[in-house]
Amino acid sequence: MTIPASGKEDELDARILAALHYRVGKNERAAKPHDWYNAAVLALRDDIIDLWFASTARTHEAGAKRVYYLSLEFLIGRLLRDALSNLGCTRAMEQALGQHGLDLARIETLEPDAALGNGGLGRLAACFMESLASLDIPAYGYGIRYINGMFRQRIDDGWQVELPETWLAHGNPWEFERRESAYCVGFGGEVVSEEGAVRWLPAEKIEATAFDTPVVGWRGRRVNTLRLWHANAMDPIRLDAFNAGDHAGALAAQVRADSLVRVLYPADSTPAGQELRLRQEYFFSSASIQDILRRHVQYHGEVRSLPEKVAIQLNDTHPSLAVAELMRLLIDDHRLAFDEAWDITRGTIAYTNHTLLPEALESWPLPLFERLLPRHMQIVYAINAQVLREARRKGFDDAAIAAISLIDEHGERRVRMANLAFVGAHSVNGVAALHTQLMKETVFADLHKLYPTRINNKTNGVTPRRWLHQANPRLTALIREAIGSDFLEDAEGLAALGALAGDAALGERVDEVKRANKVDLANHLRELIGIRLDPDALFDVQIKRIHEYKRQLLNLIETVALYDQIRSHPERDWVPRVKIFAGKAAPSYHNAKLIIKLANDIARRVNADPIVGEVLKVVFVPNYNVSLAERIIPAADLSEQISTAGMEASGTGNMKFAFNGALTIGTLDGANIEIMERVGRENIVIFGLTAEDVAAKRAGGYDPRALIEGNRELAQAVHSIASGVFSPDDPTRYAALMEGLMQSDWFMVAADFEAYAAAQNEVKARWRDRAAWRRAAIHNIAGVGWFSSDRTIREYAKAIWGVL
Ligand code: 26W
Repeated sequence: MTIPASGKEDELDARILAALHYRVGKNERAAKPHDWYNAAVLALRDDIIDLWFASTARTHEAGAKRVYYLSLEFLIGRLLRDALSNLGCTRAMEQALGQHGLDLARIETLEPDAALGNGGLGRLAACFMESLASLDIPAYGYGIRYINGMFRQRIDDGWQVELPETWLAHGNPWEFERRESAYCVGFGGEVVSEEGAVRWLPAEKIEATAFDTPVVGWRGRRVNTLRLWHANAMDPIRLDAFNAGDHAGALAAQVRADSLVRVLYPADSTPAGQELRLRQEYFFSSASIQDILRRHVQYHGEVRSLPEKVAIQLNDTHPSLAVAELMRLLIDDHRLAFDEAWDITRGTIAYTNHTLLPEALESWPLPLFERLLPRHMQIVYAINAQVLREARRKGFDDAAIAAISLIDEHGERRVRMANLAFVGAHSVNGVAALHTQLMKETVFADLHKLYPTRINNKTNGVTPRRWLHQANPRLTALIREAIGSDFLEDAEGLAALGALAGDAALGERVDEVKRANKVDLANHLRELIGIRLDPDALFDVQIKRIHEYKRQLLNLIETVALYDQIRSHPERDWVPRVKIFAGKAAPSYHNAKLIIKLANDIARRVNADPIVGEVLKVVFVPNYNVSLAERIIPAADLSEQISTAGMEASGTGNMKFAFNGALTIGTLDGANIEIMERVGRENIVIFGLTAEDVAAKRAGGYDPRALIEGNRELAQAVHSIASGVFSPDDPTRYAALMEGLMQSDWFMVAADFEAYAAAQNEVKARWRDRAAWRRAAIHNIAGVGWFSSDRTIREYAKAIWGVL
């Protein structure tokens, strides 16, 4: 049956056909699905462009303050569904494409995932961009247009293999090149003194050009700009060299420029430690600050009003050089005195910290910094002198001064990017309450004493448009039926569901939605990896970057213990479970890659064991990315958030799962604590050591070997993994990994095992009481509305940026 077209979709259809003909260059007969995808985007884009112009004009007329979010990562994923949904055009597009026998859900999958980020920090930036537009706040995101974003993960015989992701291979209909917004970014060279002023004469110059992507807010309220920088050589080809036969040499400058925007560093939480990374950081910070200053001067005619009209947020320390760059431009180009430039800089810049892991705190060898950025080195010294004098005046001792200094003097001297960001910002925020508290007590303890009002908390959030409305249309429709549509405007409206948690009929329908989503996921995974999953089993999910502190290993060891129990007592009434894992490991992170192999080795063994049958399945889904998360999360029953307490700054996956009615099994870490407070202690399964316990244990004699040997189940699981039960082809594969647990166990896997196993038993018992489980699921959805990134952005807007 064809649905009669009615107005909106007819008009859209006409525009799609026009785009197909005149912009894609195909007629209906010849068009392939990717041609239709391009035509659909181009047709929709026209609406977006109108709203974009209108948004910019409004900001200009109002003389409004603008927010600039500087981030080396934007993990935005696909844009078509997001744009359609926020513009209220999804139905019209479905029908328009349907008239040509096309399925929107399939066409959408032709869009490559824009994976310009590693994980949490990059995805947060993408949620923030969407919320900024939805809250009608004039904002720009600034980053790098990586030609190859996050690597594609293939699993070969259980091992991770990294392949380049070529997301731009077939063009990108969402972006616009802005050749007029081009800036020169210098490197190296020397600093000279000229007529009393300082001049930096860089040895090398690279041109940054802007590519803009529109970011559509909810109901098209505003369209903001994500501006990503591309690099070009000032002189892309040296014709004299080329004509003389030196073809490679003639192109060398372009190759050097290209390398700046070629790849996203795939390491999260371990500094890349390479010159190229520092060059990337400066390249994008400099281009962004130049662009911000140019716009400000164009509108306001001078730079002194910068703090009133501009708010710059640094997403972690990766853009810290913005502090020194802004100082340089104010002093050297705009001829301000140091003190005035310093006041303007601190009035404008704010910094967000996303991790306390010591190995993730960026610092650069001083000689490298000085060679690449000689003028910035002088400015860093000048800032440092000012700050240290102030500390001295206030009576700080040598140890405190050493901790506050922008220069790390232990061993090889290094420039500390977190200290630079901290002193150059008027606000320094953590991303969850516990994390912010630990910032004050640990890494920034002395800086916090010097500037006691600077650190503040802004608990993370996620956009409910992408992570509830779009990812889970079934649940969204059901919630609308139950409580009306207010929650679409403000996710805290979900609280109204709380009163209905005991409604058995609603509980059953929530369950039906969950089951339908699980069937969809099972179908997808059958196609993808050929595994059959029982949609009535408990879907127990841990999807995130692979990192020892996130403790995929704890989950895997418990899985092995469960496997042992099932084999010993197959006659027992087991709750069928599907253990789903997905995530990428940094290419250089040996143990993380080994953990992926272990998950795959366990999966192969368990899934082939006839005694276990349908009672336990283990799946490692390759190539975790935003689109895969959008499929998996709505189908999850149980959300694994089991990091070593004190180590996960916030987590944002935890929030996405709760929005979709999964129960959390988790430690008292990051935002789990605040989720517990909001969904209710009885609707979440909390276990294990607290951050304080962990610190105490690390301080005084923790003996993991004794603990392991003292727990029969744990010992059996660890020994079986260590002795090659899951790796008969290479029996010693996991010997060192398990020995690491026995000897030091920094991440407290053994210490938390018993509590975790008990918590998993509690999950099992709760699952059996279907009505109680459904009630808890509804309480999770009802309680989690506060974790909308709209709430987070409102807090930044009011307390840090002074907009709203
Ligand atoms: C220097 C290399 C490097 C690269 C990235 C170090 C550190 C990072 C990030 C800070 C890692 C990251 O993504 N952190 C995550 O940020 C999320 C958003 O705030 C939090 O929810 C996660 O808990 C935190 O791990």
